[in-house]
Amino acid sequence: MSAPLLTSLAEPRGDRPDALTLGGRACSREELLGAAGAVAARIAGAPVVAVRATPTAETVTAVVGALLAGVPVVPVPPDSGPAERDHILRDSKAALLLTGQAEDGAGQAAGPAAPVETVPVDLAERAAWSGPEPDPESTAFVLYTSGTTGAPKGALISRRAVAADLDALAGAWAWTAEDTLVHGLPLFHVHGLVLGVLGALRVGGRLVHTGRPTPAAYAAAGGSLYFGVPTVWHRVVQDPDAARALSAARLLVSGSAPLPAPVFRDLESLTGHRPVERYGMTETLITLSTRADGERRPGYVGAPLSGIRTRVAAEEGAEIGELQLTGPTLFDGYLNRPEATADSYTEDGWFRTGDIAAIEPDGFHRIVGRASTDLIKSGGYRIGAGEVENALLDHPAVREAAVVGAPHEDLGQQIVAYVVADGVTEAELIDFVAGQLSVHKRPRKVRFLEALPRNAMGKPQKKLLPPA
Ligand code: MLC
Ligand code: AMP
Repeated sequence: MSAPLLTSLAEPRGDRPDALTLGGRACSREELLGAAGAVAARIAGAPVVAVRATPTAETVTAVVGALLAGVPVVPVPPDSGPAERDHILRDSKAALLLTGQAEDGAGQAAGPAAPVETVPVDLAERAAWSGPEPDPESTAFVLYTSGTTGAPKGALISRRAVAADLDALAGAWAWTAEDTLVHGLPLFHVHGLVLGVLGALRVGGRLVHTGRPTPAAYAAAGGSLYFGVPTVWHRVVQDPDAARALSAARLLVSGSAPLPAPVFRDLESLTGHRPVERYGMTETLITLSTRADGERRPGYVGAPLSGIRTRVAAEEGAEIGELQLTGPTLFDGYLNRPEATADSYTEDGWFRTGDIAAIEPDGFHRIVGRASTDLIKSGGYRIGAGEVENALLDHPAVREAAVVGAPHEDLGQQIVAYVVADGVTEAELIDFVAGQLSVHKRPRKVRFLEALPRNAMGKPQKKLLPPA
């Protein structure tokens, strides 16, 4: 059983003035906890709180404050447009939105905006927090994540799941208070927020968040442990000087999408490190990984972390099939969506990842692909084709829309939209989606067609679309 989450957050162990640095601003753990205590005092008793998740010390303070007070956190992507932001606020029923002081938390809603009170986070405030440890089974986060159709669903992540996952990862990666973690990932997903912030706080090590995950910023940060999505590592190996600067690190970790084997090999030749690959999902947190003291093989995401069990639901005689798993890091279902929650489990209670995998005799797992092509991974972001199609159909000039993820060297997949529309340009439609949803959900290309290919039943046939 892992130590409770609060205990690990509320101890200013191994403190130093630059224990945490975000976007160039440094603070000690004691300063963070003082400001977080003030947040906790202000929001204690709220059923849930939203946090505008900019890559800043204010965001970390808001999240830690809510975790101290036992109030579930709903991270809101800072660039989300009114459609996405309103959905998240209404669906989660968050009445409070924590933001940095200088930020405009209100956004510009097209229609009636979700009713929310903006609460500024002030890093200069101090208050000691002495509340009791919240129930480990209570919700730490409601993380909004895309399905193949419809609007994103809120995955309920318990404090127990977070603690169990971070401890399993610390074991696999020999992650200790001696480490300086460096990354520049967004603070509204598992990778950047749960692993990339709470992980460093829980092990008691330093954190340097670079604002954006650029090769130059990674090279300048001088860390021992680096996190990146494959797009970040692809950009690092394109910049050999920056890559060589990472030779002094202890461990380079890749996750959130498949790491191409050539990027693995280029990283090894430029940095001397074979990267650690790990696999996870919003709903399960990180469940598979290679280890600091073990073999790292291109194309493989290693073995189950402590407490996780996996199986592959393969057809008779086949070696690949859907990856299914159980363990203490799994979510507690989708908020307000009992049917979607039930559909994500097998009858005997295993979580259905929707990923197709193979397990080698030595226990190493290989992720082969996804069962549905309507769930796109672009730059490590998970994006539902249906969500982008609905946004496009909201544009008055668009009559039909079909969205796919096309293979892309840098992004893994890039979003391509096929539309039937009159009197609108590619750039206008890209900006329209970027403005309604989050910027990363925008199509990178738009193709105009006379009609979408359909079958006899009238259903669009994405396989028959012309090449991007
Ligand atoms: C471009 N921009 C626009 C725009 N076009 N803004 C408004 N409208 C438009 N039409 C701006 C953006 O705001 C941004 O500004 C800049 O252009 C670049 O944005 P981008 O093109 O989206 O960035 P890109 O270079 O493609 O990003 C690559 C990336 C990013 C790797 C940095 O994809 C990324 O951060 N990925 C991480 C995803 C992640 O963390 N996933 C984890 C999920 S959890 P500015 O000013 O900001 O530069 C998970 C579990 C697990 O999967 O296993 O980990
Ligand atoms: P998300 O919910 O954003 O965390 O996305 C989860 C999905 O990312 C998984 O279902 C996989 O498809 C994909 N994924 C995460 N890590 C890896 C990895 N190391 N290799 C391949 N796919 C991955």
